[in-house]
Amino acid sequence: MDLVTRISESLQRGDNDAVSLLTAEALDKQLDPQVILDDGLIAGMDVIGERFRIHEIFLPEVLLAARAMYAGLDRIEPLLAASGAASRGKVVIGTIQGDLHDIGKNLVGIMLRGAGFEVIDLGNDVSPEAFVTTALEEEAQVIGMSALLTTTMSSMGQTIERLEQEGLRGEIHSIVGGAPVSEDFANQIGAVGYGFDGLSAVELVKRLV
Ligand code: B1M
Repeated sequence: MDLVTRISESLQRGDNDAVSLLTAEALDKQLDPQVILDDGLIAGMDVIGERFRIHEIFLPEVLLAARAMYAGLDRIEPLLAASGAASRGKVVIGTIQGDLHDIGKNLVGIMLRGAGFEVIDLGNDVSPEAFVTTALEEEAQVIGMSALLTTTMSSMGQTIERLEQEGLRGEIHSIVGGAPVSEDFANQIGAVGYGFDGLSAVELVKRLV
């Protein structure tokens, strides 16, 4: 079995030590960090998501898989984030109110930092008010919102409404992403852009700033 598949399978077993060691080994062997991320870590997490959906596994297993994901991410983060470029602009990011999923949002933050942007990460469960107030105080050009739950994704629209009320929609661009979010949804709520993954979020922010 190749290394990347072993990373995916170790993540699915929630074996964080194995994920950490195998990721280090893959990097030593000069495997592309993006391939380790997409075909190892994210692919493993997709399997976990599907097994959780069909009630084959339960929250404790998902939590262990998330811990293993971070063990791998810790290894590749320095490579994904390597840039050295001067700040190209400021982005406030966070997972929206009611939503505690933060792995995808953190990845997007790592990629943005790697592309030379200053990132202010508000964490998870971020209210529309906190997004807008922080962006104003920090003079950020972009607010990036992440959502993983269909039940709370409407909070993204509320952030954009708040920007509108404050007369800031032309000044601060809002971008959205996350598994249940689509281009259509982004258009519906009036977001300036939609990012499918970390790379597309970076391309989007580069175009906007
Ligand atoms: Co939960 N969870 N979870 N979960 N969880 C999902 C999202 C779910 C789809 C699982 C399923 O049923 N198949 C489901 C949501 C269903 C729905 O809304 N329709 C679900 C549920 C139901 C829940 C709970 C409600 C379960 C419960 O309590 N009964 C609960 C909710 C808690 C809460 O938030 N209030 C819950 C809890 C958890 C854990 C805490 C156990 C854990 C999160 C740990 C953590 O984040 N620290 C967890 C996990 C790990 C998942 C799955 C398995 C994996 C999510 C993940 O990290 N993926 C997930 C199933 C799945 O998505 N397949 C699931 C890897 C990550 C790299 O991908 O986050 O999609 P993702 O990010 C991608 C892109 O989406 C994009 O770029 C990233 C990199 O490619 N992207 C952006 C993300 N944000 C972006 C922003 C951008 C641009 C791109 O611009 C700003």
